[in-house]
Amino acid sequence: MRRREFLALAGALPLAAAAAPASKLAADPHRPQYHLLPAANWMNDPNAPIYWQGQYHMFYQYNPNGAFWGDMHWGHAVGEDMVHWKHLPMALAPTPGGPDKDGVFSGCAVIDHGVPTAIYTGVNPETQCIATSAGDLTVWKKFAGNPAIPAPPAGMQVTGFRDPAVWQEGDTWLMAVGSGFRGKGGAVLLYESKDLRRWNYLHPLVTGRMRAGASAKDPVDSGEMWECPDFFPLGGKHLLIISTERVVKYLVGRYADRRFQPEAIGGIDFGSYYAARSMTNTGDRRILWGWLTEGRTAEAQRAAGWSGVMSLPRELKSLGSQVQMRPAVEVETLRGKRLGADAAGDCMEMRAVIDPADAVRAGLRIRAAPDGSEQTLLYYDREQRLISVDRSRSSTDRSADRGMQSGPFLLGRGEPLRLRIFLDGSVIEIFANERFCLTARVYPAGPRSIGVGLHASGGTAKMVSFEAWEMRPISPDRLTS
Ligand code: DQQ
Repeated sequence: MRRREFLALAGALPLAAAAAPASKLAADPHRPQYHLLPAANWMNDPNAPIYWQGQYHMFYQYNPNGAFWGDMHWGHAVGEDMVHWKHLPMALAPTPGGPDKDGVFSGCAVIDHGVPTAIYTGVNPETQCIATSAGDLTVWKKFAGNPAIPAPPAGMQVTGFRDPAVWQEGDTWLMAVGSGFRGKGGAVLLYESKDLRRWNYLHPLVTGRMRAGASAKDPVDSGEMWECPDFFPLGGKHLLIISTERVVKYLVGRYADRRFQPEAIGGIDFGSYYAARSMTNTGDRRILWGWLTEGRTAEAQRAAGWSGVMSLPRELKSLGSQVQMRPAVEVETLRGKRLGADAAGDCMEMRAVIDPADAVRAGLRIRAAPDGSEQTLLYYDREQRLISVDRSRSSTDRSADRGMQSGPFLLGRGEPLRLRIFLDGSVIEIFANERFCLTARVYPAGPRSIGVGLHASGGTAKMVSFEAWEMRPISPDRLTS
């Protein structure tokens, strides 16, 4: 959600919505059962995911006032395996009169000489702030010298200045800040520091070039602003992840002399997924998290009393100029009863291997009602070289988003379509051939809209293998407590 949208909404609706009772949320079939989300209200970006003292900590953009964007705080959850989570009290709140008085925006955390240190954007204006925690990351002390970086480099006109990502090289800390230039494109500004408090601006780590002719009032929509940069080595190369134009992209390239030279670009996810950020302190593993955005109106979100879901943990590996993406192996611990060919449900995992044979489109029909009144189609289209999710009949509730979601994908000669699909209430997380992801949100109205079947058109596809499991909920009450 952009500030502009928030202001438009805030004008139209009362700010303090009455909290929905937990019992209502716990009975809401659209609310996931094995994805992390706050007990109620609004969440967006994952912030500062970190492994610390034997536990995984997840923070996230959170509005305690209701299921709408605004008054950003950091919500907090903890767990031992990246799939089971327990809510903790809010970690960071705006300080009246302080540089984050209008919101604690997105950021990261690092361990500095044994001290957990959060680096985040305070607004308004956008500045970079620091907070430290002495113990279990529940209590944070803001740096008295905040903002550590009070403004973008002198004389620089930028489209934004937020969402720091920090890492260490030898005895030097580096910080990448999301930014960009009007009429040119997004950029990441690079800073260095010896003590995480005093920062020197170096230069842009990389500058993007926006699509010719793209223009929008909000620079994030045109690609003139890159949000939530994440930057790290992967394989023998470096990966930069950015969120812009409503999608999350990755750039693979070479990092030398503190400059990044991209060589290839790809998509992290082509659906309802945004503001991705990877976890610190997971050794050789690179685990990525994203915010699963809603596909229904602001009014419907407020009425439901909750909005936004955290993705499953996604493990990244290098495939040269491409990135391999798989659900972290820990997710398999949630598997319950194995289901047969007649598998049906809204809380399950499926693995399907499909040979498109002579079909133009081949895939699955999911969340389908017996009478066909509701269904979601997921398919590979070999002519258009796309994987798409057709939501035009996903819900008889016409206010839900029915837009088609697609991303470029090409099967090699003789290569089958290998799908892993996670259904959880209104969430559909799709992994295809370990190199393509698309997350969709659907809101079927009928309790019997849980069917699964092979889908093909323009020829006959073949199901080579199909496996499915019920998934075990991670709480008895859809994480409402
Ligand atoms: N969300 C945060 C910003 C970030 C945006 C504010 C991305 O820090 O740029 O809630 O979704």
